[in-house]
Formats: sequence, structure tokens, C-alpha cells
Amino acid sequence: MTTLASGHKATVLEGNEWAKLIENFTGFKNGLVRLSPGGWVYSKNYCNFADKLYNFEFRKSDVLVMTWPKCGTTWTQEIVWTMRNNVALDHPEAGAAILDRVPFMEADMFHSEDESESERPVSESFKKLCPNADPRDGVNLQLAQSLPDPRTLKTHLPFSLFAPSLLKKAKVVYVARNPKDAVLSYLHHHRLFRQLSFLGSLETFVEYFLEDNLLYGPYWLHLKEAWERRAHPNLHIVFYEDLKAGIMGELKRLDAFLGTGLSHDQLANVAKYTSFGEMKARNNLLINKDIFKNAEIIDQEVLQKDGGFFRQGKSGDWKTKLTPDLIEKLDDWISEKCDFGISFK
Ligand code: PPS
Repeated sequence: MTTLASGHKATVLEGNEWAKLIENFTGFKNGLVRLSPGGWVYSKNYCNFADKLYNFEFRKSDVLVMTWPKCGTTWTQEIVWTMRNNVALDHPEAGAAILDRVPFMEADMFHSEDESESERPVSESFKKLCPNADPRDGVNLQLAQSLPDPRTLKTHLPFSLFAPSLLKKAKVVYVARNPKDAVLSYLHHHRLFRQLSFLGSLETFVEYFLEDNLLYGPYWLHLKEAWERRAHPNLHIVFYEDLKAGIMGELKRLDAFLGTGLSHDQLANVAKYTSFGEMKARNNLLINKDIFKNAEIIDQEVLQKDGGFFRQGKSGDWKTKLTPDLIEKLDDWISEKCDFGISFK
């Protein structure tokens, strides 16, 4: 057991629990840990970065986009970055991978501790901004540390894994999504990426979700930690469903929060540039787009059948994909666990 700077204790999953998990999630080769309190579930290598993430030095001009997985992070990252850097749509680096411009703070945990340098491709941004850095000390983390102002950053970690001063120092844009759509999008993600390789059924995946046992742990607690802070002037909560239903209204609210002072036409530019269709066509998520053609990284059958990272980009997919039994189970979970005032569309 390891005690982290946040006060959490991290325990490696072992025995029967691990044996059962690895049968369903055959890609989890690097092991998992569960944190207490909270029950957060992360890749084992998280423990090597946890304290640096907790003590990360946020700056006043930072905007951190925080969500549980599959709630609309990438969309919001691109919206926020574009509003702050590329409103005329002529920024020379706009075509570069999103994750290079908006580092995914804890992503280094997905690499194994003993990975060689040749197994770890690093981006040109990393080479430029961190010339003497060792990738094993965290490509994403060091990129996040070295990026010049104004930084836009991404995390799926909850508030409790950052120092309590986070909101005093930086702005946070928190994105929530209806759990029924989030779980379906996460299932697709687990089938698409071979590093996760979920082989089980929809029912089994939903069970893992309901029991807080998926990678990244309890969605309800993640939401609750944000919801409890919702009155803080440095926190802005946005719902994926509201972005879908009325992007211009949401961009205006974001504009006021970020203090970007954009005109109607500029906001309309941002809306178009970050629309599902345009982001899917650019597909500039990762360092190398060709990764999506690599059968060792992406399940090509799932890609052909169900789509890639930009799968549907809709709200309400659950209405056609979830059985009445699963809808009932998720509704019960929402009533029981999300009883702190949040409601989903
Ligand atoms: S991740 O992997 O956790 O960072 O994923 P995340 O970006 O949070 O969520 C992915 C889902 O968001 C959809 N998406 C979008 N929807 C609307 N508009 C835009 N521009 C957009 N970009 C990404 C993406 O398709 C995933 O949802 P699903 O339901 O799977 O389509």
C-alpha cells in the first residue's frame, strides 16, 4: 500500500478481483490500483505521478478542463483553446494534435514503468519545450509544466486528487454528461483501444460502472465533488447535452467565465470550427493520426463497425442502445448516488 500526498492510500488490485478483471479487460497489462477513500481506480503507474499531479503548480491564467471520461472533454478542450488562442482560425499550431496543445495531465500513467525510450514516441512540442527531459518522468506532465501562458489543460482526475488551492489559483471548466450516454461511449472506448480491450457484454460493462469498478472509478463521486464547488467563481459547470442543444448560448456563458470578450461572429466561428463534423474531419487528437490505422493499437473491426474516437457525438444514444432492464438499473443508480442536486437531460 502507498500513501499519496493527497492523503489517499493506493492498493494494487490482486487475487480473485484482478483475475476476474483481466479476463474481461484483457488489455490491462500494467495493473490497476484503487484509492481509498473514494474508490478511484487508476493504472498502477499513477502512483509514480500522483504526488506531482497533486502538487502541480497551477498559474492564474490556467484553465483546466475536468471531466470523468467520455463526457465531452475533447470537444471542450478544443472550444476553450480556440476561444483563447485561435478565434480568427489562423493560429499556426491549431492543426497540431489537441493533446499537444492541451496536455492530458495524468496520461503518463498509461505507460508502463519500464518502457524503453524507443517504445515511447514523443511529440515535436515535447522535444521543443522539454529538451532535456526524460520521457519516463512524464511526457504529458512535463509538457503541461513547460507550456507557456495561457495554458489550457485536461484531466479526468477529480478535485480531491489536486491540492485544495486549485480553484484559488486557476479556472476549471467541468463537463458533465448523462451517465447513460457516458457509459455507452466508455464501452465503445474500451472496445476500440487495445490497451483496454474489453471483451465482455454491455450488461457486464454496465455492472462494472454501477459498482464503481471501471478505470477512473465512481462517476457519481466525481460529479459530486464538482457540484459541491459549483458556487465558486473559478468553476464553470457545463453539460454535454446543453452544448449539443444550444452551442451559442453555452459559448456566451463560457466567454463570460473565461473573460475572452468575443463577438457574436467570433463565437459562431468557434462553434463551427469545434463542431462534431469539423473535429472528426480534422481528427487531430493524437500525435500521429495514423495510430488509428494501427491494428495493434486500435481494434480495426470495432472501428469499421461502430466508429472511431469521434463515434456519434449525440445525446440520447442510450434510448436505442440500452435495454429496459439496464435503464432501470441506471435510473436507480442515479436516484441513489446522484442525490446531491444534479439532474440529467
Ligand atoms: S475522452 O476519451 O474521455 O477524453 O473522451 P471525451 O472527449 O471526454 O468524450 C468523447 C465523446 O465526445 C464526443 N465528441 C463530440 N461530441 C460533439 N461534438 C464534438 N465536437 C465532439 N468531439 C467529441 C465523442 O464522439 C464521444 O462521444 P460518443 O457518444 O462516443 O460519440
